[in-house]
Amino acid sequence: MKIGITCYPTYGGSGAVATELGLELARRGHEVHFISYAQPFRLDTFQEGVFFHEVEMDDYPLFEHPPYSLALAVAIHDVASARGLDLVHVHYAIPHATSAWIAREMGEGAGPRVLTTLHGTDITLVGQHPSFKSITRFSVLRSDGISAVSEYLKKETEDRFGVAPGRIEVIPNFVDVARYRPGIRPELRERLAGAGERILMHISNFRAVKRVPDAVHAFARVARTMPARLILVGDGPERPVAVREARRLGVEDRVTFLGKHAAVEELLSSADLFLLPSESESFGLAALEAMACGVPVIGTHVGGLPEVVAPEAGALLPVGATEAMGDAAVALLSDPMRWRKASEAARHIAVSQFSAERIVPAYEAWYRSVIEAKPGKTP
Ligand code: GMT
Repeated sequence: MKIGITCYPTYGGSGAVATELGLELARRGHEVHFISYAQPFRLDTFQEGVFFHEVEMDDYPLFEHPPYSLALAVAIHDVASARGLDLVHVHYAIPHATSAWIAREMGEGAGPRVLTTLHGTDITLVGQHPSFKSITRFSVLRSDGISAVSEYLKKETEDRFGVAPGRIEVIPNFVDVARYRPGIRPELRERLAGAGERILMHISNFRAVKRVPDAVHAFARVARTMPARLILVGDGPERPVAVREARRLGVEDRVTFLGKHAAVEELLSSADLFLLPSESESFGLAALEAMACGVPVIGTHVGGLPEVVAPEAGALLPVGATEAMGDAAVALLSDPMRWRKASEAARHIAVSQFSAERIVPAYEAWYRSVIEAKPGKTP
């Protein structure tokens, strides 16, 4: 198949999944065209069958806010007609589903099929804002295929947007379990932490929804009990708040801010525990990547996280329950047998339920079913 993929190219789960999917599809013989305003952050090496098309934007002085959605629609339309795309798969509805819908309409019957994967805040937060809600609902419903990354997100979308049952396919996120695996670079541990220190890790884009200061709180509880280090990977608006919190709790010398990293598997496989204290999480890709590396997860019982982090692979606690998260972390880290079982369970879940080998064929089957359905007919 000839497949167009549009996603946010910056650090974030939806862009990561979209890029990994495109790379996997190309490995399986498909021709994949990424269309976005910048090269996706995980698309960093040449791979046969993969093309990147940068969306051209004119910065005419009249535009205080350049109309990216329109430029993207034109780019999708142009790539689709020049390369004969069978379909365009957009990740994160806003504004991608709308741009793809315009592109399909521009094709006047010959445009590509549009498939939209919903990732989370495109439905639960940004998609609920009055300035976006009606257009998001409209374009999602006009997609030829709709998928959601968890049962939770499917249900939220049906409830909030009145989508008929049966229209949304659930295709969970996946992980390359050969790349994300335990013990990738054992020597990295001693560079990241002092001798005997347990490594707790958090990776995110440091938005408020991730509650990074809660990771610092939970860590401070652990640090009172055993030698430990918190490694924070990523960057974003909440970073200064996390820095202040670490200082206030007297653990600033035990917290390392590593900044943004595109390849996180080596870091993850050096960790003992992954912290994800989010307020909302439709899936929790970072947790899955940690689990694939054999790292148990302590997180919050929200959204789609319970579909990923089973009790045997860590613990999920109420939002804001940082002392309880700290206690759960101490219980795991101070009992080697219990930690080992949780680590093995985490890896087992990643391999048996969320490997690329399992999930990518589900995307291919979805593509085929949408292509085989009559044009204009909603599946
Ligand atoms: O929806 C977002 O906040 C953005 C998005 C992203 O690009 O990181 O995150 C969502 O999509 C990820 C990939 O499917 C999921 O793993 C995250 O749980 C989800 N974030 C939220 O629901 C807050």
